Amino acid sequence: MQLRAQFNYDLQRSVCVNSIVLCRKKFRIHLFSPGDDLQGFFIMHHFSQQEIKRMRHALDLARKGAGYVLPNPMVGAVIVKEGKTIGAGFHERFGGAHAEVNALAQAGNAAKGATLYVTLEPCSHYGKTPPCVDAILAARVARVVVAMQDPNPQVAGNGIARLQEQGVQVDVGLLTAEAVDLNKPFIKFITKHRPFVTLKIAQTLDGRIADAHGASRWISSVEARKLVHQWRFEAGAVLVGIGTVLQDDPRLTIRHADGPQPFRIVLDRNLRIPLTSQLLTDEFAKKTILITSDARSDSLKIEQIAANGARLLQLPLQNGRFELSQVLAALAELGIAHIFIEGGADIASAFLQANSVDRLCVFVAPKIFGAGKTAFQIPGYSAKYPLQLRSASWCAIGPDMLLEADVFAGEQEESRKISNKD
Ligand code: AOF
Ligand code: ZN
Repeated sequence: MQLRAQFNYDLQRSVCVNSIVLCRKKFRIHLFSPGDDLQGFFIMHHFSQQEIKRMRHALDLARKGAGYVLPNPMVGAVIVKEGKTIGAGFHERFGGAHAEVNALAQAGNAAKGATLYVTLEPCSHYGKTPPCVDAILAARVARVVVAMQDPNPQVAGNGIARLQEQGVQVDVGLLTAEAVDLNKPFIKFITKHRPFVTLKIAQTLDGRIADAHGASRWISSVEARKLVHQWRFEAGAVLVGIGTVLQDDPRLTIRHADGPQPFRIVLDRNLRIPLTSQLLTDEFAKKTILITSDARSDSLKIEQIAANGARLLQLPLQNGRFELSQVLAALAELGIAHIFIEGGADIASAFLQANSVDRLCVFVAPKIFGAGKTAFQIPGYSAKYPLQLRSASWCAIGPDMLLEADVFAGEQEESRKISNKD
């Protein structure tokens, strides 16, 4: 059976729709022969339950790299021969060995004639490490099963083509949807040169993120806060507005999870941050990035901030506000691939208003404040044309409810335009 399917990494739309649907029906996707158009057309075949199990193992391994590898992807690899796993590995940290190399090292000479399951197309370029394709060819692996093509333009199908040219059987498209889901921040960063943006809100049942006196601490449960620490760690960068710093003097560090501390980014156009704030004085001050207006010339304060080790980015204001696309571009320049936004209402609304949120995570605590600030104040939407979220799922985290959903910038823009016309 030969079917053609368009393969694309557009995060805004239904990613790899054909492969998701067809994988569920247990088809597998083959690249056409190398002479054919490699622009993402595949022939589909059947994948067995055993093969699905192997790739799932590789995906589980890949996840172990969470928090350590960005802006690189999480990648896992499993090598199987005669039904036995003879090698398994993952990309453990940014700049370190790639997944395939770690798995091959474990398999040793036994890799000859084996099948390699890998969650991302093996790389074909010299980056911080030599091409994985060379290592696979040197080990004489017979077959490579790939979950998804590498969206990195330096690879983008070349790894698959090179393996095929050398007579390796390559099967692409097993558990593609899971692989894409795993690496959404990497995909956005490498294709759009922008960080992936997750917006987190903790609110009461009546939608308040603070009470009438502005108090906003401890809305969500201990369980929810633990999860937030894990997310901070996985994203590697947390962003808040200066209002949150003035109100709470937060540390924005990881205390319930092990691993490197995240960047702590503050939008502070008037450089109001107190020099005594924890973000400037604790042992992770080097991880603090202040974004302020390029019109600020408080040279003494700027010097004092720098002396503490914090970084200062100065950007222009437009109508008194930052252009958020410029903020995101500047952070991408620093290699930041995922930003976890934690507050407050003005920041949340501004990012949504600017179509700059990819994913929304809302904790709803079983409490009612009856008065106070709500998170979302965004003009231009209505009951008829709401800001519509996609792929929403709910689960319980301790006593709280957690909603996770995708936000599609393009769609929101359309909705608002139509709504404004009505
Ligand atoms: C793989 N296996 O485990 C990873 C891959 O700077 P480098 O050398 O680490 O290369 C980073 C790029 O290599 C990254 O952008 C992505 O295209 C690919 N990552 N590839 O075959 C891996 N981490
Ligand atoms: Zn590689």
